[in-house]
Amino acid sequence: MPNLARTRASRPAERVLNPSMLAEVAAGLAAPQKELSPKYFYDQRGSELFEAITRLPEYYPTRTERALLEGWMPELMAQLGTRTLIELGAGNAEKSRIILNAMRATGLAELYVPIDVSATFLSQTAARLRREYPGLAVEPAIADISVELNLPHRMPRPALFAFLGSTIGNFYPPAAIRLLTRVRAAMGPGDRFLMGVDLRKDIARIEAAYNDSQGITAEFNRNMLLVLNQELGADLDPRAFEHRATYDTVAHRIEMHLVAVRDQVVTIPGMDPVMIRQGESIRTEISTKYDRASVAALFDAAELRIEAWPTDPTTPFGLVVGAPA
Ligand code: AVJ
Repeated sequence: MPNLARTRASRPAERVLNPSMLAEVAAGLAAPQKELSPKYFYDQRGSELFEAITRLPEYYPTRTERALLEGWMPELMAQLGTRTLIELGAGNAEKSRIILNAMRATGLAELYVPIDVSATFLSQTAARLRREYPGLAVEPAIADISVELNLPHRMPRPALFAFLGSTIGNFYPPAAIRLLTRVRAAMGPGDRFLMGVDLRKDIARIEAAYNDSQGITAEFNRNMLLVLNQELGADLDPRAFEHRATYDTVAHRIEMHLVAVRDQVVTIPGMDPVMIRQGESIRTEISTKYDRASVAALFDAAELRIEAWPTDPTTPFGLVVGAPA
């Protein structure tokens, strides 16, 4: 893996994805339905494009979840007396602030543990939050949450584990259960789990959210090819792929694909050349939509129980509060 070594040397400890990335990409591109993990969307530009997506008129999840958090967190934090917030996939700290503000109002906020794969991103966020919340300890954890949580040894309890943005929807059911099981294993009896889930609704509305009229989602999707070029020295041509996002009514999920517009051979150092035929696609993301029963099934499998379920009646989106079963 000569190229991997070069990438790691030039960007020391910046990301924890690299060591496993080549093997994962090789396996994904060798599968009958070619597949790449959505975690490869989020380099600097990918994160900026996602931010732009969250502001699109068609993309309802972010603003709906924010409104739910604003409405529910003050009461929930007062009720739980949460002293530690652990956030899986910290994103931009905007939603974290809603929770941290509610914790601060109770006078109990002690520790914030943002978990993310990007060390650079984490140290920036941590520095900013320490300034904004004097008295709050911020201990970022660098981890790929699909593999581990890498939590600090000492955390004041009760703690709240937050997994927002409906990111759970990106995981196939077995991986989703493994992730929730990992969270459950880290929870003490008084701890709680807060998860944002996008709910099933009118298909046209869901499809519009992933096929925006400005083409930002298409650009976000194609950006993954540039991430592979950057990280692995691949020679993917973003102009050779089209964005496609369609709802699967059986699996209840949006699937995003990159569809080849012509036959092509892709070269990635360290692996066999990959032939891609015109019309063939690479699946880059699933975004599963839930209802109460499907969340309950996930929770059951992870030995969690639904304690509360505030939803938005106009735009179905759920904030699920889970407790150890
Ligand atoms: C942040 C992963 C939940 O699935 O809706 C947005 C990512 N992909 N538009 C989602 C995304 C395309 C988003 N998640």
